[in-house]
Parts: sequence; C-alpha cells; structure tokens
Amino acid sequence: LSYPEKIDIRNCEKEPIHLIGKAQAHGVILAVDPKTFKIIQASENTLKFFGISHKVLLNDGLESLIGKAAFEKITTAIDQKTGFKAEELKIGNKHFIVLPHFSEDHLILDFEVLGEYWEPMFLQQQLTNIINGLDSNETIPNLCNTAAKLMKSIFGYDRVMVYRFDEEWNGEVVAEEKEEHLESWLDLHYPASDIPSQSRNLFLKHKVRIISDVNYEPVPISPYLSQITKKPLDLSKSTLRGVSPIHIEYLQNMKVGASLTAAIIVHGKLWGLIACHHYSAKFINYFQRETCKFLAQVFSNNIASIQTGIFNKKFSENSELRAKILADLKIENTLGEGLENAKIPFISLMESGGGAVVLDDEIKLFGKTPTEAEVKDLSDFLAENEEIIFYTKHLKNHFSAAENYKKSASGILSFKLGRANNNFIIWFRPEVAETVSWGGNPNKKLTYNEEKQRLSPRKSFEKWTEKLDGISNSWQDYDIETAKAFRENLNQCILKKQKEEISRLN
Ligand code: BLA
Repeated sequence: LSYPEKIDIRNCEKEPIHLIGKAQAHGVILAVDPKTFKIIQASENTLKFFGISHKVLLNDGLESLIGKAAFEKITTAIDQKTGFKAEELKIGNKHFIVLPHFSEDHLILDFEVLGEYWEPMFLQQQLTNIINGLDSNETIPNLCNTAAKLMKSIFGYDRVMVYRFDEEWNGEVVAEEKEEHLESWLDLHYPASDIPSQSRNLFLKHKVRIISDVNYEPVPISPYLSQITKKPLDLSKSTLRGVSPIHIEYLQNMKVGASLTAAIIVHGKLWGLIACHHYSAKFINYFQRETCKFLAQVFSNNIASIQTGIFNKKFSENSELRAKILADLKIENTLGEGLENAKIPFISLMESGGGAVVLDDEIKLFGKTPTEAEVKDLSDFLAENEEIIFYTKHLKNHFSAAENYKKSASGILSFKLGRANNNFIIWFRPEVAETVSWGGNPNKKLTYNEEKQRLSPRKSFEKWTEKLDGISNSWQDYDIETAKAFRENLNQCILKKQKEEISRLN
C-alpha cells in the first residue's frame, strides 16, 4: 500500500504509519547511505535548525555537517557493532542531540534540540522517587494510581492516564491524574480501533513517543523515495516520525495540544499505555523521555510481579479445592454422578454462574446454565473445535445460538475429557451488565457537532458500548491453569476406572 492512499476511519489498520514520509517539526531527520556516508534524504526544515537548506545538504557528506568527533563516534559504533549512543553536538552555534539508528539499509539520524537540562542530582532524585514510589504498591489499581501521580509530578502534563487493554485491545482508563479544571475520564472505555494494531506494534519497539505540537505543519522528507530501497523511509524507530493525520484529527477534536505516550509491556505483550495530554504544545527532551522509559519499565515489572503473586495465590487455593473434590469421587459412580455428589461443587473452582458435565451422552447441569438441549447443541459445536481447552467471554461471537442464553452463558470455559472428542467439562459465566458511563453529561449534546466529532472519544465510546452485548467477565490465566490441572486430575480418574473395569472383567 503506498502512502498516502485513501485512509479513513474505516480502514485505519491499513495505514502504513511507518512510511509516512514526514517529520514532526521539532527536529530534523537525515537518512545517510552507510557505505558512502552521504546524506541522501532530509526533512525540509534543515534551514531552520542548521542554517543550511536541505537542497544543499543532499549528497553532501555527513562529516562536514556534524564534525569529526561525532562522525567518528558513529562510525566506530558501526565498525565495532556496539550499538549507537545519543551524542550531543553543535551545529553552527546551536546544541543538538543526535539519535542514530539503522533502518533497512539506511543510517537514520534524528536531531533534536537539547531542551531543558536536568541537574544530575535532580535526575537521581527522580529515579529514586520512581523506584520507591512504584515498589510500595500491593495491588494493580494502587500501582496505576502511583504511576499516574509520578508521571504528572515529573513531566507536568495536564492530564495523565493509565490506559489498560483487554484481550480484544479495547481499552479503559484505569487511573488518572489531572489538572483540577479538566473533566475526568477515569473508567472510560475505548474501542480497539482508536489505537490500531500497527500503532500498538510500534510501541513495542520505540516504547515512548511524543507528539510535541498537535497543530504542527508536517515536514516532508525529501526526496520522498529512498534511492537505496526505492521506497519511503521506514521511520518505525525514528523519534521524529510524523503523525497519522487521523490521529491528529482525533487529538484536535479533544483540544489536545501535545501528547506523551509510554508503553507498559508485561511479559513481552502490550498491557497498556501511559497516555499524557497537554493543552498546549509541549516538548520533553531525550533524557526526560529516557526517564519516562525507566518509569514505564519499573511500572511494567511491578505489574508482572503483582500478577505472579495473584496467580500463585489463586492457584494454590484452587489446588486444595481440587484435592477435596477428587477425594469425594467414588470409583463405583460415573464421573457425572461423582461430581454431582461431591461436597464441593466443581463449578466453585472458578468464578462462574454454573457448569455442565457432558459425558457419554449424559448431561449433568450445575447452577445457572442454558437448557439441557442447548448444552447438547453447544457440545456438538465444541466437538468440532480442535482445541482441547476452549474459552471465550463472548460465546455468541463464535456460536450464534448462544444469543438465546447469553444471560447465563455469555462466557464459557470448557475442556475435552479423556480421549473422546465429545466429552466436556464446562463452566458458564453470565453476561455482565457493565455499568459504564460516559464521564460528564451524555445528554449535553447542544454543543456536539456530529461531523466534527466523528473522531473523538465520545464517538468511540458510543461505538464501544454497541459491542457490550453478550459479554462476560474475562477468563484469567489462573482460571485456565486450574482447568488444565483439573482436566489432568479427571483424566487420571477415568484411566483408573478403566483399569479397574478391565481387571474386573478378567
Ligand atoms: C494512535 N490513538 C493513538 C495513540 C493513542 C490513541 C494513545 C498513540 C499515540 C501516539 O502514538 O502518541 C488513542 N488516546 C487514545 C485514546 C485516548 C487517548 C483512546 O488519549 C483516550 C483517552 N484513531 C481513531 C480511529 C483511527 C485512529 C477511528 O480513533 C483510525 C481510523 C488511528 N490512532 C490512529 C493511528 C494512530 C493512533 C493511525 C497512530 C498515530 C501515529 O503513530 O502516527
């Protein structure tokens, strides 16, 4: 897909934002051929920053622009494959920081102004505050609140949000720290399409991104196509990559003037974002962004360790319950009868409204469930499924008949028993009547301009609420591990029974 192809709000996922061919206006992007060290592409704002027009720079050697010392550091890093460091340097009488990286067959250099200087002592204090502040939280909500507070106090954005993704990449604002006069967006939900997958994937790479001035004039990179690859430059790792016009429109509709976004990555997966808004232009420099990266990293590690603690606790509680249930299973009963007679119902192994045992065409129901006939149909559907363990919080998405019993079974977790394909243990989760609401007054539509607001959190919220139908609470990793372990236990029981029967027959 070439850029700019017609991208609108229906095909966001397709926008190749890494090939945008534009820079943000707060710095200069140069592309250098690493064989000749000639500048082959440049953002068209070099006159403003370096006092030299981009036309003059093109085909010039890099060394004459950045000086011998900086040039040597960069070439040494290339020779020794040591990885680049940010370098401070002077061009004319201006101080810059240059951030080199490789992209395909180009050496890309991002030049930014040095910006606000933090004394080492101040920096050290911030790092200590980050570690101490974040380490002292025992729950994820507390941790998120602390992270938002720290971000606000260190970087001073008007609004700081911790934005958490669900399994389908919808998001929710789970913590917020803001200037008092702003309306709160805490607890608001947004659909996955607001941050399309290519944007989320980039966050795994660059981790922190600023948009320093939402109302900026995008700076073209000239020439648009690289002479090496005959394609636009891949700016995935450039800190100065221009912003998708769609996202700019979104921010403008929110009246936001600048943003800082940091990735929260837990076990290699994007868990959420720290999203900061400012209501005028705002630049934070490279060193400050590194501090932000550090904060996000400590935050992420703490989430991982709290999650592990929760997992271990739940799993060990469940192990005890499982042991009790198994102790009650009598060899002379069928498994269905055994689970029916056990003092502890198996459905209590995890949060659920009800459950079913489907075994050798016999169905036993526990708690709140669909009818027996419906469970029979459902198990026919499950039998066709390859997976041994199947779970969803949105069953009717997979199996439309589930519309009829979404009240009791919007979500299911099931596993296949033994070697047969049509024996199951199933847990059901009821539909959650989510009490989500739009912050502020949803009826105050007087000032609401449909066309202008087509890309705005309020529109997104409407889109998101439409999707709420027939959804249960999510299955957690400890639920899934419990199911696996219980399956193992029951399979052992089945084997034992089969063995006894065989020995009886002999
Ligand atoms: C990017 N959208 C983003 C980003 C955020 C959001 C945080 C990353 C910002 C960045 O890269 O700096 C969304 N921001 C939010 C949300 C809140 C917020 C939900 O503050 C809630 C408070 N966006 C849309 C639609 C499309 C879209 C409908 O709403 C597509 C049709 C696209 N969003 C879009 C794109 C990007 C983006 C393409 C990447 C921007 C870029 O990196 O150039």
